[in-house]
Amino acid sequence: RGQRGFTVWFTGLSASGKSTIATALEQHLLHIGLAAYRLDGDNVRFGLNKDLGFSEKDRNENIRRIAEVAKLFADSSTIALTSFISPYRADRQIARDLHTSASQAGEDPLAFIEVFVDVSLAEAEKRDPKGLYKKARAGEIKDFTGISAPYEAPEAPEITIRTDDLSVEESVKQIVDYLADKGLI
Ligand code: GGZ
Repeated sequence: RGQRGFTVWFTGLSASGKSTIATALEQHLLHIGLAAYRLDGDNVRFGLNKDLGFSEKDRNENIRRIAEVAKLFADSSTIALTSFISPYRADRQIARDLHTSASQAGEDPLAFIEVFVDVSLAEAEKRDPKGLYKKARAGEIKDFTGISAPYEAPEAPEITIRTDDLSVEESVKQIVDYLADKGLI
C-alpha cells in the first residue's frame, strides 16, 4: 500500500485550475505521508523544456518529455502530478501508454489517472489571471489554446472536475476518493 508510484495527469485550458488543484492535492498527499511531486510549467518549461515554445510540434515534444519524467518519478515510488494543458489527445495517449503498457525493459506497468479539469472557455476567459486570453484575443499571442490553437477534450478521462461549480477542496476530495477507491492510496 502506497509503495508503488503512479501518475495523476491533469489536462485543461489555461486558467482552468489545474495547478491550483494539483498543488492542493500534493499538499494533501504529503500530509498523509505519501511522496508526491508536482511537475508544472514553472519547474519544467523554464528548465528541461526551455528550448520549446507553443507550436504543435513543440507541445508534442513538451508532453513527451514530461510523460517520460513523470514515469521516472512514478517508477521511483513517488506520486507524480503533472499540470500542463496537454491539448492533444494523441499526446496524452502516448503518455498513458508509456505508463500502462508492458515495456521492452520488462518494467511493471504504472497506473495513469487522467484528470480533465473541465471549465468553459467563457469562464477561463473571465478569470484570465495573467491577462493572456486578452492578449490572445488582441492577436498579441499566437497559437493560444482555446483561441487560436485547439484543445481536444478527453473522451474517457478517469476523472472530470467541473471547476465552474466546484471549490478546490471539493475537487481534491473527488480525486482523493477516486484514488482511495482504486486502492492507489
Ligand atoms: C497556451 C500559453 C501560451 C499559448 C504561454 N497557449 O495559464 P498559464 O500560462 O500559466 O499556463 C499556460 C502555459 C501552458 O504551458 P503548457 O506547457 O501547459 O502547454 S502545453 O501542454 O500545451 O504544451 C499559459 C502559458 O503557458 N502560455 N503561451 N500560446 N498557453
